[in-house]
Amino acid sequence: MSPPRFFHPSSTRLQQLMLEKDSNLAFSADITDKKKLLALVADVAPYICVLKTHIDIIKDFDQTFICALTRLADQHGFLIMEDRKLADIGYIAAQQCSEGIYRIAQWANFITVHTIAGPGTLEALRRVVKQHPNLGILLLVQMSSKDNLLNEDYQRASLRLAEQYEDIVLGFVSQERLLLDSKWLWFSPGVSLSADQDALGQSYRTPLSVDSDILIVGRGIAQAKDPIQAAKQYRQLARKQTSC
Ligand code: S5P
Repeated sequence: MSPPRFFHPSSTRLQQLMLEKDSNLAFSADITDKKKLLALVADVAPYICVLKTHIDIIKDFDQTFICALTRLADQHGFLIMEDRKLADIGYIAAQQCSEGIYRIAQWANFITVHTIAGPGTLEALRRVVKQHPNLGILLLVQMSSKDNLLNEDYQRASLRLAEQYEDIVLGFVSQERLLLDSKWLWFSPGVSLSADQDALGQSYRTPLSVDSDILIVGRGIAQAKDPIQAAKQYRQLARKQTSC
């Protein structure tokens, strides 16, 4: 079987975009008002290759939001990563991914998944991906939050699961590259130039101290005085240490 990074439409497209836009930056658009979110995304879109969403925090969500977002993605060239952090038994995770009001599988290029429930989650998502071949899975193997419970045994077991499901798992959300094999994509959140923590356990590192393919920045851009300038600066600093 071909390695995930090189055969899946979303990882192939991502690598193309990273080169074309000279960007390793993902913007985490954690904004609850759809108009404000779309306006900010339109501003920073030229500097990012991935937009990360938490679709369930948008208070005025409706289908027009998805249309507007995917239009922006096509216009500006970025992929959409829904940070849903699925963690339930397969039967439910599959429905959370493809049903309900969000129908994530129809528009997301990547979805984040916890491995806590074991292989059943991925078994079910394999069926969803068959129906939605643009969707790829990213496994949470490490977290940026202080005192999180993802210990080394858990991380190793998660990496083994990724190998078993390499037809759908494209990479990881992690604080570091845990495998040398270049077939995986590594995404790292917890990146800020202006803070080293928040009041609720988030911890940050600067872009220059993170070795990853994609650096994920949220409030560092969204809450900057000048988000466009901030996006430009994070893009510049993020691309210095990536191997892609
Ligand atoms: O370990 C993690 C994993 C994720 S996906 N730590 C994180 O902070 N995240 C997400 O990255 C989190 O859900 C949020 O959307 C984003 C970080 O936002 P920031 O404002 O702290 O940069």
